Amino acid sequence: GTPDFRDSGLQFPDSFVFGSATAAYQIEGAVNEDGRGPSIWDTFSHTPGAVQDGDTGDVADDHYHRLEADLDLIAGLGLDAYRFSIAWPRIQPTGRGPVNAAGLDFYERLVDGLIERGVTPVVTLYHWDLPQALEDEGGWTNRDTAYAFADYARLVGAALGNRVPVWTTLNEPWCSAFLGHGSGEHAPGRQDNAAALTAAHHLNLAHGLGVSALREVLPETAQLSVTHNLHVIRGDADSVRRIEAVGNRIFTGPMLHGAYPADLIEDTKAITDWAFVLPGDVELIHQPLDVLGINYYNTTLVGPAMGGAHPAESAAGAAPRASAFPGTDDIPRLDQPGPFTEMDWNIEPSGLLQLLEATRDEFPGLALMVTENGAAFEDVVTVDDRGAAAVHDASRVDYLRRHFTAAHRAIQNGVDLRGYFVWSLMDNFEWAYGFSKRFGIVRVDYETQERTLKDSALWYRKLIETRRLP
Ligand code: PNW
Repeated sequence: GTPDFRDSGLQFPDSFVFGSATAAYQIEGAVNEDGRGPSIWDTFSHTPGAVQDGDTGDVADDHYHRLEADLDLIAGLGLDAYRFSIAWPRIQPTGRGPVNAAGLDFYERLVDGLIERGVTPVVTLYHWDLPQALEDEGGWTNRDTAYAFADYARLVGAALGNRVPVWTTLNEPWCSAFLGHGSGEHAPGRQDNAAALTAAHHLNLAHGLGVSALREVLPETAQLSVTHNLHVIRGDADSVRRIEAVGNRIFTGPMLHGAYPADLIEDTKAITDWAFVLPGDVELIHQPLDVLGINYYNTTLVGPAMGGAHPAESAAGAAPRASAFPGTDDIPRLDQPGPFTEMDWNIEPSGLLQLLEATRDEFPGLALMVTENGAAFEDVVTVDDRGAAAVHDASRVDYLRRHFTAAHRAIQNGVDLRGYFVWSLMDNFEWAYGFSKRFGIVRVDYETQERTLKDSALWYRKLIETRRLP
């Protein structure tokens, strides 16, 4: 029957990878140490008004200085794998040139520390911290950035390839392109639809060139992937098609089918003529992958397009406003039934099952991995008579149980789902929301940097130990 997405007692395969994930800028801090150069997120977070409460990643979780303790934390949870990202500006402070040995050393210690503890390292090369020097030359709107990324990928691959079995080129290029250059809510904070579409293409190109560079230096057994936040859009069919085009297929089309969708090019022709796509580009982008990473949080509900009468576009002669989904301002986003997380994202585990099955149907034979799923909630901290702290996050436990149930159902339905990474290992710098939103299964006290396992971490530890949903 239909799962109620609350099941317990479900058994996962022994080979299933239970992991957790973080990203460099969200946890590391130490932004001026060991030769690290500035990234676009340093610039952006220090721009007044860009991030809630003026928060920055200058210190964040101070992970850079607490590596050994955090490795023990990871091992203590029994994680099979740990997904983290490498800060490009630690490896190449200006985005080009030779390796900064002191910066690489941190990731060598991280990788070696994981392996010593029996935890598989899963590396993401780009989780949004572009070296500022490259931004000064146009960033992702400059085609050269894609080639610079490939050089960076080759350097890191050559250094860590003998120890890291799974490699991801980009995390959520949709966010980089469209939150970074469309809505402007992420670094570099631009609001220009044409720039956003240009950036999307250059991110695609960076992925393809990066995969080729990695194949040159990695052992044949290495697994190569990319991670997308694939949007689950429900409602009016034509609105769904249009938003999926600029939200998902703009990336999966060239990367996995070897072509940009014709409807996307048609839908966006008032914004760009796509002249930035040079002959041969889609062949460079279309590289065989071993696994596809999927980040899933919520769903979106849309109504029929409003026929040009949308208020955002109705002012005489006004250009369509810059947007996270360029060219879709005439599509109304509808309210959805709750419940919601602290991000105001709806909790809808059926969306994960739908997404996994649809992705399997569209790309048969491609192994899938949930590289992020999790939720921000306000946690309840208690301290007992003897001073021991506990963090009660029943909502997060319930969220995770429901989404693991959906994942289990996907496997039963024949989806080749290899693993699942909870976002996030610990509370961290939640981008435009700063430290106001807590996604961790481990609580971080930002005064003392003390880490406390939340109830969800204890729950997850039990799941990993038994492979059975508690
Ligand atoms: C992802 N959206 O970000 C990122 O990969 C993480 O670094 C982040 O902390 C996590 O999800 C929680 O936000 C997203 O607007 C940010 O659709 C925004 C969106 C999706 C993902």
